[in-house]
Amino acid sequence: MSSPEQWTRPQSGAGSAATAARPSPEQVIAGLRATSEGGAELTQLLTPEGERLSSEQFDPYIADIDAEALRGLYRDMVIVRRADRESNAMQRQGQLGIWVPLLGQEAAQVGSGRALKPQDMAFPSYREHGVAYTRGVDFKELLGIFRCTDHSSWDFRKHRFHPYTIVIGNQVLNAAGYAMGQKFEGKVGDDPDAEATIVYFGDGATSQGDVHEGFVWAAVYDAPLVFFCQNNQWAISEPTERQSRLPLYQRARGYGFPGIRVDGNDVLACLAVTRWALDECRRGNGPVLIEAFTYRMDAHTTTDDPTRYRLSDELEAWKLKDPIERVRVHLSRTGGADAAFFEEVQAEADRFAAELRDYCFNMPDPPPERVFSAVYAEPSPLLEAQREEYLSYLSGFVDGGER
Ligand SMILES: Cc1ncc(C[n+]2csc(CCOP(=O)(O)OP(=O)(O)O)c2C)c(N)n1
Ligand SMILES: [Mg+2]
Repeated sequence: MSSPEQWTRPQSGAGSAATAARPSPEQVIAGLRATSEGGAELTQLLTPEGERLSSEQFDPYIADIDAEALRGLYRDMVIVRRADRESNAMQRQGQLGIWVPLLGQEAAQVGSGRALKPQDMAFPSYREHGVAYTRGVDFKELLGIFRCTDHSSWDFRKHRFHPYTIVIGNQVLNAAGYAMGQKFEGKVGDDPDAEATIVYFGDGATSQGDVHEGFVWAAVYDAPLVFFCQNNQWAISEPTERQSRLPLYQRARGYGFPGIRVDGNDVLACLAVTRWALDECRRGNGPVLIEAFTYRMDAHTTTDDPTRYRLSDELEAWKLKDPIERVRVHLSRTGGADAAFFEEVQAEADRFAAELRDYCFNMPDPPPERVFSAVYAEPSPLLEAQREEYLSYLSGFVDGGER
């Protein structure tokens, strides 16, 4: 693949910069293809066929991942996928207002989530159910968001996992500010308790001003921030080619920090690369951009119909790169797990899904005053007055505003 950088850099002294930088049609096509193919720069440690590739740079970051640990990562991914499928089905049955599927992105989320240390902070967008799981957030708490009864009810200080953000890219600014705070408070350095922050966003979000601003602020303040872009190749119906001529990870260079593209369907590579990036940040060498190259195997949300804008052969091709299947094949081939293990994990995932379903079907509606709670850390007289007014208004109805 020709590097798009060859034609984006103007040649000095050879005519006007604009003319020198103008690409040939072949180069434009190569540049566009580079945004939608893994490319030679893809860091991969486990191939879709389950073959383990060695890497001088990244193997040391997963030296502790023996067969038992790999079985753990497999288990995480199976449970998260099962919970995702159950939630999707519950939306179809009218139990959730909407669901945002993560199908296909399990490795990117479990690999990066498991790379975090307890003291690190994570800022999600709205698809990060797998990361939430690795941070110990009860999957049931995610359901409240999508049943529209609550908004991120977990204790984000305890889990070190912020509320979901629906406004595209906005969490990148929040994370940049948080990471700058970690830097100002001296939480970066050689100390084993040193901290870093990770922020999740999509390929489409990279076109948002907030993401650009987050890149700039984090860069100039050397903030310990890992930008984790899950390039699932679609922003609803817009392909990545509509976001960038360059592979997204290459954008980091313009801001002055490293960018790396990892196989987002490879849990080992995602774990190793994110551990490396977080280490860089904790030591004060951040920020780092990781582009996890993956694929959204389902609709954008349950309100979307992807058959209207993409061909099914694309999905079929990505099924062969399934993040869970390659770990299963690797474990089977190397004797790291037997049939009984896989059955046991499946049974556990089914139990997990059944509990989720039971909880969701019986979830009580929150009382109307719930909307006024957890708005501010301290009581607010204005909010208190609004609350009283609202409750008194509801009490004027025969059923007290229950329906
Ligand atoms: C500021 C803003 N603009 C538009 C939207 C509507 N919107 C919701 S999701 C989405 C696409 C995001 O795509 P991407 O960043 O690739 O993330 P993905 O959904 O693929 O994970 C858009 C445009 C929004 N939520 N916020
Ligand atoms: Mg996307």
